[in-house]
Amino acid sequence: MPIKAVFIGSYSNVNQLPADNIPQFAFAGRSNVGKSTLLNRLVGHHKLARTSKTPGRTQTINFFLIDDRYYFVDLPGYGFAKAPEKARLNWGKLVDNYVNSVNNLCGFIFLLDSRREPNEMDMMMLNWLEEKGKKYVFVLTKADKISKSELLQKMRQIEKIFKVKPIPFSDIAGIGKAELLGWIESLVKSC
Ligand SMILES: Nc1nc2c(ncn2[C@@H]2O[C@H](COP(=O)(O)OP(=O)(O)OP(=O)(O)O)[C@@H](O)[C@H]2O)c(=O)[nH]1
Ligand SMILES: [Mg+2]
Repeated sequence: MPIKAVFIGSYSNVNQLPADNIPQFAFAGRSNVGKSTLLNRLVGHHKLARTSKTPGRTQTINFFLIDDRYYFVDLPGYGFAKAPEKARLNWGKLVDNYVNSVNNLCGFIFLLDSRREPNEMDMMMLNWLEEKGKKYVFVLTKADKISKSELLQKMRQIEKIFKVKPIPFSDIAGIGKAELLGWIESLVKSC
């Protein structure tokens, strides 16, 4: 059954963010990794967050109210190679300001593409999350694009580097949704 999900707003300035105490879960990761697709799949609404084959689709911080209980926050992706330098700097500032200005950020859903090696920006992002002291979970996206054995190997690699077990996800094969919703539920109660 689809979960109730309502688009609240797109923000390019953290001063405009909703000022309430509703817990927030932020989706972070490289541009085109599948953040908006994952968010849509979790709530069972195909077209809630806009997705695209072209990297750099989501450029603002987008808030969705889920079941009147918590927000999903779709962040702009990082590492978009064609983005001008100014846009890249703005990305860092916007996301850093976001984390510093909200006190009800419950956790980060950190996405990595199953087919790619974590890069320097992923490592920077992880260090930054650690610094901020936020809870996070890793999701390996597009798991349908590699074989089962490659996926297992990838999961072991990620666990070795980041010391936590990732959740494999595929929009096509329909895996990962229940496990990730379980993680969210386990945190929302204590947030
Ligand atoms: N095969 C496959 N394709 C996927 C999956 N998840 C996302 N995609 C595709 O990957 C592309 C990018 O997905 P988005 O959800 O727009 O990615 P994003 O991370 O929100 O991208 P930005 O907003 O640009 O940062 C789209 O063409 C999706 O259809 C998946 O699990 N399997
Ligand atoms: Mg997006």
